[in-house]
Order: sequence, then structure tokens, then C-alpha cells
Amino acid sequence: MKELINSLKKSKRVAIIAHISPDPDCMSSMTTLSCILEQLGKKTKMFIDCNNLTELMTNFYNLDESICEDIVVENFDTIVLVDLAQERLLGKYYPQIKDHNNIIVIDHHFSRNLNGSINYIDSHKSSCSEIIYEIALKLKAKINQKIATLIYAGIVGDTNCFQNDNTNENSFLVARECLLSGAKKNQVTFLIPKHQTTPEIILRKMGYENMVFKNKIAYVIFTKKMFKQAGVDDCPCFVNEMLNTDDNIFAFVIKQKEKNTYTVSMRCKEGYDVSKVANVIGGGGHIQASGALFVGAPVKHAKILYEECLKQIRN
Ligand SMILES: [Mn+2]
Repeated sequence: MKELINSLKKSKRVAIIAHISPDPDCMSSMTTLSCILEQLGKKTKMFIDCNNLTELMTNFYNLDESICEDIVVENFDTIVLVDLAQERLLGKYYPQIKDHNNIIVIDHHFSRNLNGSINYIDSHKSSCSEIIYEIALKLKAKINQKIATLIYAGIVGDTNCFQNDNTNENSFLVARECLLSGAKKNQVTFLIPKHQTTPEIILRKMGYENMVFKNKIAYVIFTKKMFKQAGVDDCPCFVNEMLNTDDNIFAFVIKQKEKNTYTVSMRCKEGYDVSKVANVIGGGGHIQASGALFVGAPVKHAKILYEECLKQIRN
């Protein structure tokens, strides 16, 4: 840590890079570190190799297209890689920076093939944002509301709202400090869980209205017209949700893909085998998650599948 802090103190122009397919933790780590270093009068520039900026990147993290620009390494005396464990996760930046003589890696991933001249790796931290918080304290940066919100978002993201196994006392401790420093937690809970869009809610409403519940079996048929009315193409998690009740044992969702083509996604609880059910109409998969594709007659196929589920329940 000491070496890392000294190196950051000496730096003047710093490039900070986060990984491809950026998640809240890497973006929080990158943006927070940038704020901290700017507070200390240093120049920073942030980079992520990406094609399109998501809503999260522009609205919450205030990032713009300049993050995907190529790196002119001569412009920076220090390059910091955050939340990065693998060379390939740097995307196009790996070949651009790999020969730079002052690369700092700050990360919380245990297994890795990416190393710099200074590596600060703490795999006991649930998120890289927690490490950045520690660095902020060491650099005597002011934890203002902006920084507190960013760090909090990173922790909420990587712990999946304090639910994943990596959540530990330090996650709560730093989250608490962030809240005490004014983190806007409502802004974060709105952004971090995979929130649904309005069209998805409309489709689910139609799904519930048309759902058949009988003998611990739930199923629904989505037509192309329903997808069009709702304004959405798919509802990938709906079948899991249908099974997420105390009593349902089998659930399946039939979706019209083309005029005469349908797919079906099927799930069942432990102790049953839905792949055998899917097999009856030529499909297959795993014991608890299977699928099939069929042509025409969705109601008839639903009935066949329903009867097959019922057979297993009765046995
Ligand atoms: Mn992370």
C-alpha cells in the first residue's frame, strides 16, 4: 500500500483504465480514483474500450465518448488499471500500454494474468471500490457526496445488493461510511439491480393475465402480437419467476418466434425432470431447465407438455 500511495502522490498525469463490458464496480473505481487525484491537483483521463455508452455510463457516471479514445502513452507518467485481472479485459488498450514503465494495478480478483510495476491486489475485498475508498483515506482526499455515492454504487454492484457470498464486514463498514458522507442511496438502488423497462412490465402483465395455473403447473403462451403490443422481443426471466412460488412444480413459457415457429422454455423444481417433458416434443436440456422448438399448434403442444408434467407429479 505504501508503495502505491507514494507512486500516486508522485504522479502528475494519470490514465485510468477499466475493463471491457464495464460493471458498476469498475466504473465506480475509475471515476472515484479520478476525482481523488484531481482533488490533489493531478490531471487524469479515463478509458474503457467499448462501442456504445450505456445509459448507466452517461447518466450515472457522466462518461462520454472520449473514454474510448486511443491512449497516447507519452501523455501519461502513470497508468492505473482498476478492477482488472486479465490482459484481454483491457481490450484494445493492452497492446497500447503494455510497454509503459509505470503501470499500477488495483484489484480484488484472486486469479489473474495481468500485472503492472506496482500491484495492489486485495482479494478479501468484495469490490475494487472498497480498495479505492481505502486509498482515498490514505491520500487524505475529501469523501464528498459524489465520491460517497460512487463508492456505494460499486459495492452494491459487486455484492449484488449485499447478497453475494463475497459480502463481508468491510463491505458494510465502507457502505456505512459512504452513507454517513451523504451517498445518494436511492439513486443507487434505482440504478444497480437489473431494473425492468416499461415494455417488459406490460408484457409480464399480459403474461399473468393469460397464465394457466393447474395442478402445480403454470404455463403461458406469448404470441407475436403480444410482444409487439408490449414493445419488447423477449422475456427471458419470466419462466423462472413463474416457478418462484411455494406450490408450482413445473412452469413453461411458449413464445411465438415466426408465423409458425414456437419455442418453449421449461423449468421444474428439484426431484422432477423437465428434460423428459421437453423430450416428448423433440426438445431437451438440463434436468431442471430445458427447452424445445416446434412448428404450429401452440395450444395443442401446451396440452401435451402439461399432460407430461402431470404424469410426473402423479407418479
Ligand atoms: Mn469488481
